[in-house]
Amino acid sequence: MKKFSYSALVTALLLPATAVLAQQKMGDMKPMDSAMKPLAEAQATHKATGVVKKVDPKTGVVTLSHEAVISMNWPPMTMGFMVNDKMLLDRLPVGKKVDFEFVQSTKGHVITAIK
Ligand SMILES: [Cu+2]
Repeated sequence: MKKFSYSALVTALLLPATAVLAQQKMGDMKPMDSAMKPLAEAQATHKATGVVKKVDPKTGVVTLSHEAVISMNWPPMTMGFMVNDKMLLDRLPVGKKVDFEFVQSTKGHVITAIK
């Protein structure tokens, strides 16, 4: 009797946990497969350093006076960048020199990270 109730308890405890784990795995895999492949293929990340000249919180466009970007074959220039997340604008006060990363997309040049 003791043995039976022990294994019944173990089964009762383990089964739901296994089912949840299996479900989580399936749920994680699908979006990762479809979301990460095009990102890695289409977007090369470029690194640059520049000084913030202007920020437009409405459009999310930041004007930066950046140094040469060799990976883009760019000389130093002043130009507008977008941000992929408007939260990044908080870290781009006018006058600040920042190291940032951006990608070239169909929308334009989009800042993805600020160091
Ligand atoms: Cu430029």
